[in-house]
Amino acid sequence: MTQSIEPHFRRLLVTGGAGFIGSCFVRDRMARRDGTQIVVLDKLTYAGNRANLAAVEADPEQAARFRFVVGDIADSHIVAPLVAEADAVVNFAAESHVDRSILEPVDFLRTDVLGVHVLLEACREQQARALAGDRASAPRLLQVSTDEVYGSVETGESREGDRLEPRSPYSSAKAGGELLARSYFVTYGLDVVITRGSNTYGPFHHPEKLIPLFITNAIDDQQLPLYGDGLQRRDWLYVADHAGAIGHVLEHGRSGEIYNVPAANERTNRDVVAALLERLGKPWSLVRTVADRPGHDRRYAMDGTKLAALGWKNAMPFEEGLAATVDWFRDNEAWWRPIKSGQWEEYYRRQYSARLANSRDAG
Ligand code: NAD
Ligand code: TDX
Repeated sequence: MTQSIEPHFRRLLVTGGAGFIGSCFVRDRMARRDGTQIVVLDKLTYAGNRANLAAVEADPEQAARFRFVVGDIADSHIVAPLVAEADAVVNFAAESHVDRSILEPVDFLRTDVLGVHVLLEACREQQARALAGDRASAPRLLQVSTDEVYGSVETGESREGDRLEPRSPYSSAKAGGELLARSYFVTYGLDVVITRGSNTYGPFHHPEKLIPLFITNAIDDQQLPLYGDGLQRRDWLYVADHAGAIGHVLEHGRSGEIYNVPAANERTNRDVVAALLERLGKPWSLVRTVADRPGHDRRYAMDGTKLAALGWKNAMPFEEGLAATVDWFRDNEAWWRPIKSGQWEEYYRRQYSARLANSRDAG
């Protein structure tokens, strides 16, 4: 069952909009000055940071079209009235770090599965209102998913119809969320679209992830914990390209469809680390081989034909994007230093102390 698609969504509810990719989406969309109104709903977990939206809140014209609500997507009392006022919901909210999902999976189930369910139910309520003539149409929900739902792909490229074989608590929870979202399209005719983005990098990236962790550690001449042989492969997508692709699918994607968002920048972790060290002028001797991530996916790679046919093309070449990212972290210590303190230290100890104590030269 397909529904007609509105050409433009003027009132957006952006959940998880204080995180890395969500905040880029909000900043870029607001900077267009096209009248779009955005409400961000964000729980401000350790990964959420209102400073990521400072540019929006400091600009009077943008601030007048913007509202920030602190709250949980799994809380229907907060979600329902916000969805009632939205033409579309873009769901970035998630627990997003694989290593944390291995340490403690439960929050991943709550946010990445049950949270999506609460958003879907709120959309369904609005669909009923639309059918009763109380609003023009039901809201569209865009669920931001990930290439990790395909599992480890040794060769070739995943296509949207391929089997899902998630292998970590994180990717399993993300698969659960998107399957549930699609089931609401099939069962209730809800206007749902899904994106599966690849490994994203850029400014405002939380320093728990590979690229920002290694940049910020290297700035401080700290060791860089490389898991296993470091020959795992990822396809690196610049954050503004990922956010742009999501906006494009929101506007043009066909209801019920799933769109891969690849980057065509496949690199081994070793190559990525060598490139960022070179840009920083820091030595390879900082890199330490440490115990591997359990169940570590060897490779992700996706086919992007479907998104290309919809008219989307990435703009940022990897070398340029990585250089811009390294420079941003070098110039924005005031952003990342506070994040790497307090509760961060406990996480870092848990994740890396034993690994680094038993590490060896990375060759
Ligand atoms: P992030 O961890 O930087 O941000 C997540 C945001 O969601 C934070 O602001 C956090 O406070 C908020 N949040 C968490 N739980 C919440 C809840 N219960 N209610 C409301 N807000 C909550 O993540 P990111 O890297 O920006 O990823 C955004 C989305 O994109 C996620 O759904 C992730 O699975 C997906 N994704 C990420 C990548 C990547 O490489 N970073 C790649 C593909 C897909
Ligand atoms: O300390 C590290 N050492 C290391 O070798 C860290 C944090 C990572 N790695 C490796 C693991 C991966 O092979 O680097 C690679 C990238 O790791 P992450 O930055 O943790 O990303 P990944 O696990 O690939 O997942 C990311 O891309 C898909 C995002 O975190 C997910 O939210 C997204 O869905």
